[in-house]
Amino acid sequence: MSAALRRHPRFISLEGGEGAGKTTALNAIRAALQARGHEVVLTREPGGTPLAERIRALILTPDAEVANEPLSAEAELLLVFAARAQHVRQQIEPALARGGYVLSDRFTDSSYAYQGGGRGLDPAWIADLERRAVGLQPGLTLLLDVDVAVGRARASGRDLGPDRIESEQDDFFQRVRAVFRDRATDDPARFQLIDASQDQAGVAAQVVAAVTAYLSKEGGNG
Ligand code: T5A
Repeated sequence: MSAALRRHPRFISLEGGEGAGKTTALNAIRAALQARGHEVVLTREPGGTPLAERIRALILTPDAEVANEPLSAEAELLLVFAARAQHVRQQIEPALARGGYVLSDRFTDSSYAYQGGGRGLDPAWIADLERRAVGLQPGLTLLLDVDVAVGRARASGRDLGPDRIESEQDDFFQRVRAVFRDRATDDPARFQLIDASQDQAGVAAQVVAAVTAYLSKEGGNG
């Protein structure tokens, strides 16, 4: 059975490595969309529904805190897609059907970057899961790109201890960044690359400009 992948114009994702600054950017985009009178559903991955948030906890809780049993790369991939399948059906598709915008903090590009680039799993397997279990892509993806060391320093400045993925080494995050950048280069119709090395106001201004340009192009919504 072949499965189709559909791009939805009111579905927007934010991607990037650790500490890229997605939180501020998401709030700026939400405000810009709401100022135009749009319903905006702000959500995140892994997670976004009660069940998917329980799967998120399995993915991000350090191994030693769960069962002292390392989560395999393959199980990690299937868990992120289990959470995503649930998220798409319970949260994203209904919101789009109501006519709202969906703004997601990460989506399938993170699986290509982290499980494909970081863990070394076959991107063809990820593409197959994307088609069969998800079937949906954002119309716009903003990639917040920043040097790995800068992003990790920002993320480690918070009070929380590192989660299971944040505990990986720099080379893992270099591979993650490389995959994100390659995907943006290969798909310029969907991706906008944002220089996330700037301060928070500078990043927010870039993302709002990118979304405004996208809305104008999509048919006068801007
Ligand atoms: N994952 C996810 C997978 O492996 N596969 C998948 O398919 C999916 C969907 C999610 C983890 O799951 C992985 C990727 C992740 O490792 P998470 O906690 O949601 O876990 O992790 P992140 O999304 O990376 O969240 P972070 O909080 O680390 O990054 P953000 O959201 O980009 O950063 P933010 O906005 O919280 O900022 C971090 C800190 O930096 C400061 C902020 O004040 C904050 O303290 N900051 C800046 N400082 C200076 N200049 C700027 N421009 C700044 N922007 C933010």
